[in-house]
Amino acid sequence: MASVSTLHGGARLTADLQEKLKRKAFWVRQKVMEMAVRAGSGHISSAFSQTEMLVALYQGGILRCRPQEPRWSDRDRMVPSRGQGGIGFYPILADMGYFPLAELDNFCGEGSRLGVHMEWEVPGVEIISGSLGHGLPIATGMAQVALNEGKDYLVYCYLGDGELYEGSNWEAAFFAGKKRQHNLICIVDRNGQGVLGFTEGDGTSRDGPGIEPLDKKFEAFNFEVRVIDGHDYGQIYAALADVRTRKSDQPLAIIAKTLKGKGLSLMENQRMWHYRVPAADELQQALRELQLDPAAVAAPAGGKTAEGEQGE
Ligand SMILES: Cc1ncc(C[n+]2csc(CCOP(=O)(O)OP(=O)(O)O)c2C)c(N)n1
Ligand SMILES: [Mg+2]
Repeated sequence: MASVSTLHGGARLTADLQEKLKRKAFWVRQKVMEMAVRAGSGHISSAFSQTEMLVALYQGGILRCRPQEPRWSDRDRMVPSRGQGGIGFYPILADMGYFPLAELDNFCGEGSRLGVHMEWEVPGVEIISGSLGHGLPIATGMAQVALNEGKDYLVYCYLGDGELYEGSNWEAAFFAGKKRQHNLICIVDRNGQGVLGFTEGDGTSRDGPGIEPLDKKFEAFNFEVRVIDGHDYGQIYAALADVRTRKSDQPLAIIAKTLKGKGLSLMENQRMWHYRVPAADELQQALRELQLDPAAVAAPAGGKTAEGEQGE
């Protein structure tokens, strides 16, 4: 179990901490692969995209939280809007002590509370997600409650970039900017992809309309914007170090540029990995790169794809 850090913003990245976080991230990716292969399910590529950001927030002592007391009233709220990232949240939450590590082995299994999309019965999870575009409206409500009641907890909202096609995000951004919610931090996983296509792609029918200039869009809603490499701990800490002390009347948007599938060469920034577990030959490579014992994974589902089913 990770020791619960007390840095809580103002966090300093030492060489030792950076090494520890790199090991944690590698372990998270190992766990995600194990869980997905065993279950024949799960959004590996989304989880790999978000790993460093979440490892820094939770295991790097940025979020103020008490895993033994998940509903502690002064906790920072982490609103995971892109619900399919659940498979990547669960190992981190378990490592922090929110629930037993053994539950990871039953991801998507009978009686498991760990499903493809997150539900708030899971300790440490604030909202039910899966239907995109709901997290930010909820987060702005939470941020407003904190302001109204004079509370100092921060509200983080973790969003996908493809998710930003949902208009509800921009209604919420309008509200947050208008209400000067300086306690709200949106983190956008800017991996440049949605389900099948790229956001700034070649214009084929699989690609969505471009969403750039994204920084200017948030600025237009009165957000302060910081654009970083979402896999670089130095940049992550630089962007988050002053979240608790910054003097501002603006909500903060962190646009974290990432690679969907980061950490596994056959998956990085490739189409068709949105919801798919590696088929037999791919699995061999995945096990090698992630240094996993083949015995750690049960028989794979054989490269199952499930677009249009629960995998959406
Ligand atoms: C309201 C709603 N519309 C459509 C979907 C189907 N869907 C699931 S994931 C996804 C793409 C999300 O892209 P992004 O937020 O960038 O996440 P990433 O694929 O990069 O993990 C879509 C359209 C959904 N879950 N909810
Ligand atoms: Mg995306």
